Amino acid sequence: MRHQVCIIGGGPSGLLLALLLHRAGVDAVVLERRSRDYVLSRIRAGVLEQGLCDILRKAGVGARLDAEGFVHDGTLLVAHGRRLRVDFQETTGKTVTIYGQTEVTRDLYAELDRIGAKVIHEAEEVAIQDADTEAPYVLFTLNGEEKRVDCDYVAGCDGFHGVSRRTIPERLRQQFEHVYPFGWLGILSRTRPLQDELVYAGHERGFALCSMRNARLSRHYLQVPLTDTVEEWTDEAFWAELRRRLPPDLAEVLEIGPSIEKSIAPLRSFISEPMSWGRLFLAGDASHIVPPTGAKGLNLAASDVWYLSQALIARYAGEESLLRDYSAKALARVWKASRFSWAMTRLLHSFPAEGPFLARMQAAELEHLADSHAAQTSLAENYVGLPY
Ligand code: FAS
Ligand code: PHB
Repeated sequence: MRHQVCIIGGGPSGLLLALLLHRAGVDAVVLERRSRDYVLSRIRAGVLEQGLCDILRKAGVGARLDAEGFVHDGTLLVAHGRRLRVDFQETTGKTVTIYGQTEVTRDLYAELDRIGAKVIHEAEEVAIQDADTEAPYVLFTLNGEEKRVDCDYVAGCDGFHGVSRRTIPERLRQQFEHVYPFGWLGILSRTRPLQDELVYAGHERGFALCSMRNARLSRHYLQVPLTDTVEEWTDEAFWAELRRRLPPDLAEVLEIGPSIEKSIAPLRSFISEPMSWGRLFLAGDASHIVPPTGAKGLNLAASDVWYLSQALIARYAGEESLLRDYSAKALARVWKASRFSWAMTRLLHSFPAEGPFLARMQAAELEHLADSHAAQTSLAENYVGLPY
């Protein structure tokens, strides 16, 4: 089979890219390793920047987002005896929207189906060939049968564990990584969210985050040692620990209930440069990972996909410079969001191995945040999303 663009990966990056390209008349196929049910069973991000919301509306999949998403004007930080609400609207004039990544993915799949776009599930053994030539192609197997896609360009949207990044020769890749000495234990429960907005809590016992998906679906997280396993954490243990890490007035109004999903995710900062090689272009987690403290992972995938979609559309209209500049342009925003995610993680998590000095630095930074409108504006600008 032949398509103008072959997209590896049917997560938010690959699906959004496919839709934006189809909308512009560029023919793309998506090769996804897993079943659709499996992809839709993953519980991931929850906070959408305004930029991502705008792209989803442009792509014609913003209706449910606008009907069901929760628009948030700010967020609450509680740590080191301080309680500070950062007002996004007042400082930046922007907001964020709470709408689960699972729902974004569901909306994208539904629209791609509606327009008859080709999404191939359970595509195994994907191998990208001749990416550094003018005639790349992709091999894969489907139900045990070998298949081949001839294309003009390959988009690697297959996440951190995918094949695309590794297709770029190691000698040409520079990788930057910082692994955090803890993970996030996440729980999904049919309980009322703690507050109308998200609560980021720093505590000497560890970080906690109280988020949500809707008025009767909460998403909470606890910082846990990397040695912990989900099996060790009963629901009762989770709720008791979350209560310990919240201020008493919030702990007493926390509604608890049975978990419907529970998982532990390790935290890392990771960036692989460059994001392109020949006719292969990486987008999203295939090229970079951020700790979720800044709610940037999905939102960075969105800006990559926007830049790449516009570059490919321009290319088919005869303008090649955007494709040439893609990697540098995407990385510029990736590094700034990675810095913010790292800084938020350093500010709010406990690092016992680093002794009391860091804890004092964290307390001093929160004091400065509380005292400085400029500091709050800077945090808000990063949280709502830096300009594309
Ligand atoms: P994805 O990993 O979502 O999608 C890649 C797709 O490629 C997958 O469907 C995979 O099956 C497929 N694939 C992989 N290898 C393949 C191959 N060889 N061939 C074909 N297909 C292949 N971000 C936030 O902002 N907030 C959060 O709270 C948050 N929580 C997270 C929790 C976890 C456990 C994880 C892993 C990530 C979390 N993230 C969070 C980040 C997450 O939302 C990502 O940024 C987002 O999924 C990026 O989307 P994609 O780039 O499409 O990558
Ligand atoms: C979530 O709701 O899953 C969420 C929200 C904010 C974050 C991370 C995760 O920073």
